[in-house]
Amino acid sequence: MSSAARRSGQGTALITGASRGIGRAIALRLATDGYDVVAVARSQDELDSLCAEVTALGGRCRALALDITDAGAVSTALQGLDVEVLVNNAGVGIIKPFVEMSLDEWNTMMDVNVNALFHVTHALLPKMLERGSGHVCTIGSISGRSAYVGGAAYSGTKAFVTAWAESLMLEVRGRGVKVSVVAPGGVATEFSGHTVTEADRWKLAPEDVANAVAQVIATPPDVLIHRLEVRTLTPPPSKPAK
Ligand code: NJP
Repeated sequence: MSSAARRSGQGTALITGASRGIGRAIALRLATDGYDVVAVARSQDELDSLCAEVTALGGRCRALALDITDAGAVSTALQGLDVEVLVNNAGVGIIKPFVEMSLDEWNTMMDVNVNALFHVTHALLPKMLERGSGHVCTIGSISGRSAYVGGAAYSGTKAFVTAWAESLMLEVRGRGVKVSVVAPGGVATEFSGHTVTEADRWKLAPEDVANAVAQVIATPPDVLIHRLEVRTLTPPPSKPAK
């Protein structure tokens, strides 16, 4: 992003999971588009580095180190915050057969991918409704409607995102607030403990998802893109038969 290209005056955008991967790319992209960024994740150093990058480019960024599964901490940290855009991006994926999954692993996915949607959205939505404008954009996944072995819990959480967001959209659209889901295919990030290598060339870049979010957010006031899938044209390599 060049500082010359940066717009301003769009209000504040809060992005969860902004310390790396897709969330970091969304934060940089929305800063370019003129939003003041509130960057949320647990990793203070990574958030500080993101905010330094945004600031160097002429934008504004506040790092908010926060575990979004901690209902009390979220409520305290977000109290009084008035944001135009909320991007629920933070997510974890523990991909393994259901029978091998521990209760801790199950609960971690439910807490971050599902329950934190309640904590964060509940804290920020009332001000949007009061104002009569705002956008809640949540990062879902194609795996929310496309099952695969090892995805029983993760896919389940992303199917929840789709159903939750559609119901919420119907609940609030008459009050000027938009609700969207951006559902990518594979993205080259460290998601699920992955190390990005050349073999990930078929995947989306985090910036591709950030561009999709920016487009979903930039629609005219009376137009809503509620659900968007993002893919590459390259099919994933087929797995060797077992
Ligand atoms: O993942 P990753 P992505 N409290 O692991 C944060 C979906 N998706 O960017 O707390 C607060 O690089 C964590 O920060 P930290 C996926 O389901 C992905 O790929 O500092 N924050 C980090 O910033 C997810 O919803 C793919 O560790 C917490 C971020 O979450 C979204 O895209 C495909 C937290 C995770 O960054 C971003 O994933 C797809 C907590 N308790 C959907 N726990 C894909 N990559 O292929 C985690 O379809 N975070």
